[in-house]
Amino acid sequence: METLTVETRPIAGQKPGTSGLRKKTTLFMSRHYLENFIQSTFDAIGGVAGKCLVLGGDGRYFNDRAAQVILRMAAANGAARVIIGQGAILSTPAASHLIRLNGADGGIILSASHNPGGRDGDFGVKFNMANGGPAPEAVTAAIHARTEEITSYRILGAGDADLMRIGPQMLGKMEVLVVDPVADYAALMERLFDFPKMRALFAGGFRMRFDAMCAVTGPYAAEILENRLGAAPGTVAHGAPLPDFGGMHPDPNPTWAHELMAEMMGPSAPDFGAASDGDGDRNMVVGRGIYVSPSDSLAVLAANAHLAPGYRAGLKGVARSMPTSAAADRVAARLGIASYETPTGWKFFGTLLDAGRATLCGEESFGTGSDHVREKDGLWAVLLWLNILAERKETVREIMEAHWSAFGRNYYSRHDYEALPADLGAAVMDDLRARLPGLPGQVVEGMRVETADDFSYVDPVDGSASAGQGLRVVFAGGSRLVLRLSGTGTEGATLRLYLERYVAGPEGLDQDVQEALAPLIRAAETLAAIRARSGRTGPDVIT
Ligand code: G16
Repeated sequence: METLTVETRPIAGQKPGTSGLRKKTTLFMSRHYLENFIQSTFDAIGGVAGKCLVLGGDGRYFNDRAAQVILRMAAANGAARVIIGQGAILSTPAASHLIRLNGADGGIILSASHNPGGRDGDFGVKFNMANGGPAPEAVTAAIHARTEEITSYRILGAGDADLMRIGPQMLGKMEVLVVDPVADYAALMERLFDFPKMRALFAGGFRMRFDAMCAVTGPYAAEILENRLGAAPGTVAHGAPLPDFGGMHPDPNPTWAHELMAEMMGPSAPDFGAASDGDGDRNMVVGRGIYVSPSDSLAVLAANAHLAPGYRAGLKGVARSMPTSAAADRVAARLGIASYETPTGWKFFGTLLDAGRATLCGEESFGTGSDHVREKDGLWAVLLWLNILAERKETVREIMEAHWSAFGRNYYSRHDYEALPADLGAAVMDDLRARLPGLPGQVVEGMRVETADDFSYVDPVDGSASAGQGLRVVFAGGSRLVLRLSGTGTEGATLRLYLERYVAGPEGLDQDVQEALAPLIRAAETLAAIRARSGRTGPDVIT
């Protein structure tokens, strides 16, 4: 088999965002686009000669073709071995686990996460490091720089590898090891959680609905929940991964997982509901008649993690992204452990996890995880909830209400304005940023501004600095609003407005969330005028 060196030219815009390079599928399929980015990635990490990589994706349209191209490029670049999920399928947390388990040098995950798939949808490529976590900013910047100067890429002149046949095969001089995408991940979950106790819960009639949204988690959830834990057949809905996710938008939030929400709020709701996203790293948790916000979920998991075998020794610390509510900080303070506030993006948790400073991490964007891998992990969060439910023998509502009366309640919501004209999104941010220095002391909608800044972060482990991570306006009493531009959208600009208000209790703990936040919603419009300037009547998505 011949190694071909193909001449190419830089393609503009290959700049990884919050989580890898995400673009329209058709752009990724265009001439040299994928190849340029993969060769740039290989070059930026010092080449892959002699290295071992993990490869897989969420099964969206172009996943299988892209995987074959990457295999041929890895072989041509001298990689020793690629471990790949059968059918080129791996959830993001399963890929992270495989990198760590096999001591691989890194991995490539094909996914645009919660973004819709299909030929007219989105595609994405993420590079993960040897610790199993997303490449840090220094590496993604180096990849981007390389895309701007690339002149050629290397690819093997070979046919397709047989990705359905489990076991080793050779592609040129490189070994391709096809593995069951679920087995190692499921074994890890069995080590972390009390499966006999959870089996007993289901045997006692506990009912659950898990919406896999036609994305990658289906096979994982069916194996673990139905086969190993004995949940009733059919517990996993939309369990077959489809290239276009069956037309669904695989984003587990109340807007896009509306089928699950309707069931959980209905008269014959099961005891517990959950959903996950395209690549299986996000989760949404719902009880009968009660939605659990991701920020609250992180706090409840932190307060109860010791009930699961894998966390019985206690937590070292808890980390959350800046826009995530401070509910988890209150738990950390009570437990006497450290809490950390990082910029948005799972990559910022990596150093804290590696250094043993944090055990649990979470984000308002439906991401929760722990030091068992270096990605957020949707099914893991659902299983930790199940383990807690099996131990406490209370309903989700009872657990939430007990949590709020113990810690107070951080009312929280995110309002998304999607696909705005890019210049409008930038102008809204620029104008508010310019006003920040003058805001402290001003009274907006009856609330006095205490501080206002553009969040910047210095990593306490490696000292790397990240500026411009979101505009914060904090009011007396701790209520706050945060505004930032999404780094994962592929169309125009998406503005995210995060709203938070703390109520200590015991009164006022059962208010409607949007009503509790109404003064902040008005203050945001007074300060940033998103509705007035965009002509929109309200946000596209409320979580
Ligand atoms: C990614 C990142 C998360 C981030 C989320 C939203 O999640 O891994 O850390 O919170 O995007 O980012 P943004 O607000 O910039 O759109 P995923 O599940 O899409 O990989």
